[in-house]
Amino acid sequence: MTIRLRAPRRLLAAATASALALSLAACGGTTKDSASDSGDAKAGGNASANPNAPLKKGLKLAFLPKQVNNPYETIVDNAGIAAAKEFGGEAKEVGPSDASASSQVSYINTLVQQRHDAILIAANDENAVCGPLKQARAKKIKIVAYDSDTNPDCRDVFINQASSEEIGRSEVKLLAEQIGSEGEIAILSATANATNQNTWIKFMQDELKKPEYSKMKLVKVAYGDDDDQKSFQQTQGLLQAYPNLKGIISPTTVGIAAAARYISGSKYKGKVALTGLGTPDQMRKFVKDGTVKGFELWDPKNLGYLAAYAAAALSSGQITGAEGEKFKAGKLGERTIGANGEVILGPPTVFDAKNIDQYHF
Ligand code: RAM
Repeated sequence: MTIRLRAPRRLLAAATASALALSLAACGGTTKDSASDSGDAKAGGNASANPNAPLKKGLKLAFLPKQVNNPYETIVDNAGIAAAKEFGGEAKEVGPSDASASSQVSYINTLVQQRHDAILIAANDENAVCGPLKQARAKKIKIVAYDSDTNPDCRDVFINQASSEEIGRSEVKLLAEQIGSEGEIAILSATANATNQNTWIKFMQDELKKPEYSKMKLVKVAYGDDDDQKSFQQTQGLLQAYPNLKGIISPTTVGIAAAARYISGSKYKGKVALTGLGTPDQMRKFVKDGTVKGFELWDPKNLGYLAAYAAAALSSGQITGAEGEKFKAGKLGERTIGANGEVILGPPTVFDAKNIDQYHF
């Protein structure tokens, strides 16, 4: 049974990823396997999980973010590094200064040579990092994708900040509320290859097909590459190219902050709505000056914390990444691995003028 369950899970994972555009529903729910897997701690293919194994001491973890100069990734990784201390391990952050597709490959190779127990990666491109990650796994290094997934065959688990479907659909709802569900809209994304943004955008496009949004028209998806200056310029370009634009969704903390800065100093302030995913600390002044009415995010600290505990549980043999396995994530409590090796942190929070002062990250 152990081996029979493993193969379908992997196949399902690959099929689900590639069929996302055609069948968005496949991503949202559980599979038949979830019932039969739950409670079966041995449903892990070659390895078998021992949920009672103690966390090993002295584990060496490495966080490899999309890019090191992204304030969001810094919060996530610092929280993961602190979590590692909590369970007697050590962690560090290394990574590129740009979020381009192949920028993480040389870092993976170095971390493998350094014999880390686990590599935690926010993938800039689901395919570019896949081969090197498979080589790492062949050397018994555990791979935890967080924030932005790679191909399910190239990692053990994916720690998702929230349901991808919920993020994508809620972004459209938020903007619709702000523009009376009417007018031209654009998306200012991160890089064109980013797995997380691309998944969210597909759900946004699907949400926009609903009758209640029939008067909203997505005119352009622009890419600021999670580069502040480029995102600023792309915002300017969008507003010039589409004079009737009523709103922008920027599902990236770098993009939304740059877009807000541009809009707040322009004639578009108060006329063009902006929402997306941002950190309260970066967005506070734009909420206070009226540029932004509402946006959302999860707590990035909890994402890094959960990812670190998942890496420790994998490296200690408590879990193998199979659906239904459970592990204890410190102060976040027990977590269960879902379909496709995905663990979801929790629902996002919407921030607005009323609540933003309660959040500090
Ligand atoms: C940016 C990155 C990251 C994303 C957040 C919301 O910091 O693109 O991957 O999760 O925004």
